[in-house]
Amino acid sequence: MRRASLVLTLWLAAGAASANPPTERDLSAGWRFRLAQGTQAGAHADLKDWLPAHVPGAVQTDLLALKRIEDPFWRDNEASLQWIGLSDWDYRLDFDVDAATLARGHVDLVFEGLDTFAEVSLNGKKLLSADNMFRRWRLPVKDTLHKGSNTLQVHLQSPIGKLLPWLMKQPYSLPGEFDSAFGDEPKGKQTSNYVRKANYQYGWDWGPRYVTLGIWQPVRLESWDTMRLADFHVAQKHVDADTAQLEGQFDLRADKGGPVTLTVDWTAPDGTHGHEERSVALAKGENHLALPVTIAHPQRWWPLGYGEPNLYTFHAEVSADGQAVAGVDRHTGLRSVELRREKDQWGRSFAFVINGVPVFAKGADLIPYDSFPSRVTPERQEALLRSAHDANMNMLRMWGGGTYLEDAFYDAADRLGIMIWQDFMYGGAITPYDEAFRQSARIEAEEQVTRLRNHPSIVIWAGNNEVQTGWDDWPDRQDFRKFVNADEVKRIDDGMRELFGKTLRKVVSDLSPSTPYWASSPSTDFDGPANVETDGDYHYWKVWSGSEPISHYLDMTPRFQSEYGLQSFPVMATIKAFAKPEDMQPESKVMRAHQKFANGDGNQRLLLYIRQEYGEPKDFPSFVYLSQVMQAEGIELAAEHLRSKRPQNMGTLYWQLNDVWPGASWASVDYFNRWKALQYHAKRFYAPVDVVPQRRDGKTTVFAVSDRTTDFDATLRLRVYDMAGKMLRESSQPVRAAALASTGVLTLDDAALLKGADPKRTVVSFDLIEQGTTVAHHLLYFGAARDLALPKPELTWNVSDGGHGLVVTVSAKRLARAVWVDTQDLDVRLSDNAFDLLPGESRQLDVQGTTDLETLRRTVSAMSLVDALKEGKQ
Ligand code: BMA
Repeated sequence: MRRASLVLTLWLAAGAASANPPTERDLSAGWRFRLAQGTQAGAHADLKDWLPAHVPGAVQTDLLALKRIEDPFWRDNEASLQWIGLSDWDYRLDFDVDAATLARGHVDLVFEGLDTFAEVSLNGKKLLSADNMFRRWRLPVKDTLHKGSNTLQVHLQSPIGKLLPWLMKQPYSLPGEFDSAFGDEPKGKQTSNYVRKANYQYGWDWGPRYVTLGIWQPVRLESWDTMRLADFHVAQKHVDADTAQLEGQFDLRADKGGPVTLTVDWTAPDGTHGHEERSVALAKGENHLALPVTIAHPQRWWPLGYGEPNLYTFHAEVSADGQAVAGVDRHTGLRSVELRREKDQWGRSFAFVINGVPVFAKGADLIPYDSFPSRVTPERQEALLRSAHDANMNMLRMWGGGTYLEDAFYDAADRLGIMIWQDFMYGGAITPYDEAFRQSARIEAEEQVTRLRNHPSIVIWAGNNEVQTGWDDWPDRQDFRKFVNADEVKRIDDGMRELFGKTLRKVVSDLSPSTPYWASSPSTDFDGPANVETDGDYHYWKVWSGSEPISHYLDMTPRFQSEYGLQSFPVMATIKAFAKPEDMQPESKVMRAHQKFANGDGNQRLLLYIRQEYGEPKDFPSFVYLSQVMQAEGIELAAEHLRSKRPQNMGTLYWQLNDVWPGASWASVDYFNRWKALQYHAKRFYAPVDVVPQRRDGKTTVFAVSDRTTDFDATLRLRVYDMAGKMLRESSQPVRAAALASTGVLTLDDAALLKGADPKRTVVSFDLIEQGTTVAHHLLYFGAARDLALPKPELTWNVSDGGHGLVVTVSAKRLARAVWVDTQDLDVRLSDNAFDLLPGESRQLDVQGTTDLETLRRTVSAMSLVDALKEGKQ
């Protein structure tokens, strides 16, 4: 949440004799911390003395840096580190202030973020009781500071320690998400509902329980004299191909009135520029001033696959008496966003229309990058977004149980053309209805929307994740409704309707009116029940959570599927980062500790799905590999089905892109940004053009799916192979692939495809060929992998210098299913992986990253499905 702070310069009010430029002094260095008196001090007496602290940071990461605790992610260390979040902590900074600072008109102490219950005092005077992790705090401190040494103290109270005694006395506890696995909160007594703090830190079904405390965002002193430019925003009133009608909106705080000139200078990506200015009379107090800007034929911002993610630079300035007194730069993209909801034969549409083009959303859900937010660097944020971009994802949904990310994340999304579906940070817990909670939520939303509204990547704000559907449908909430009296249930219900239906909606419509608001994911925006196939967005969990077979994905065609997922383990190199050799089995204590679904039972769910489709894993590494193959092929089936159903369906976001720690989860990219098989599949199944052979009940329909904005002509080539080597047949037919559409090309039954060949030994290859180039390729099998007679493929591989970099070439003599090229823990990525090879086929894989030919040659290996299964089981 580190914000790009405004570059403040001075304003010399007419009549004022002199003024100095505003200054910002970073107060992040020099902090110390200690265990607060009275909490756990007996067991941790060594932490009673002051120790060096990182700001921004958290107590847990500081204790790790000081080697006072073991790595929180190693083995099952999580259980023994819960005491940290149950303790209170003190932070202290001694800093000098000079006379010049004290002579300023204003000196503000700014905390960008405090985690979470924080008592702030300066020189012994209490200034603030903070209670919301997502808010920014600005405190006027001129009168509290003195010349020379000053002492700033922050006392952080354990959020559980503070709230639990209170909660235990209440007549009921609001239903939350995951109960503590460590007994620090009794079952059904979750305090996280009652505090604005990242929900996932209390433990989730993909991550550990680490309730952090700390000064998790930067701290600074801002000194200024008579005027402060609090914000500048480029509002997009209307944008189309011909014109962009914009408004530069200045938010100024002034001590006294007087004339000023506002200017906006803009530069387009091609270097074109323009200038607007306006003279205004400032009033004392708050000033919201607008300067209209019109740009002809704007170079618009486009999501990935539709054009360039063009960004303009806007320089805003305030001047008085011809002298610049405040200025700021903003980079933003010009685009229109419409959430199109029109009645049609399937119900009501749910489609993002960007610059007038209906865009099929392809992507995944994003969870926090780390259990400890302050150790996420801008580089890590960008690297993960690049992984999404390289897999042809044009949208990520930032799920509501985490934190709002810092500007660097959204800057990178802007540059890469990745649309962000932005949830407000509510992860599924039922919210309290009291006015104080709602006011805190409103201010938080105003601050976050103001901070983020210049990012063209944000195309929707959504009130929460699964709060409405949970309240309506989940069994624990049903029980709760019976237990609590009807009036109270109504008050809770009204409170949520007020918060998500009105309060947050109003914040978005007031501060970012060109961005759509959506009450909850999934929902129909309070227009009837949530999570229905005919209207709104949809979360589908009968596969995985409900243990239904993967093929049931084909039964569902909602309007926009914003969640569905299958788990897997990360690659062995990542598992080795948290486990010892003796932990390497699905039911070991450590492997269960890193499997959060159903408190470790998720490993049996993985085995269920692996066995259904493939058979019995030979050993632990095979189990890991098979979990990834199962996940990749399962999600591919669903994603391609949804793409083939365009325009009835207009989006697939699978759960989930990334991980907070190394462990089993629904992620396609692991904690170390290593790609699982699914991410490689996504790169293919989210490609702009796809060929989708869909086999149901012995009949196969082939679709040509195209996100291109113009039609194109191609040839659909069909080749039938005996898995052991021979091509049995080939035929071709012309195809016109319609723009922004899924075109059904042909339907054939098994008999017509096989023409007597053995379905267990036959595979069909479909290729979409445009002017001699294959633009899409897909294989089709006649049954589950475990029922096929897969041959031993005799895989070979070698490493060579391809001139442009290293190349791994893999070849198969006979059909090879789910080839995985493993590079262990080398810091490299392959251009492709997790693919099938036809008999006699070779594939060349470019190697990105740092290694050398010899090292790679020694390290690389390849395997396929038959290598992972127990003999006689396939
Ligand atoms: C979803 C999410 C998450 C959860 C995931 C996997 O519905 O919204 O809360 O982690 O399912 O169970």
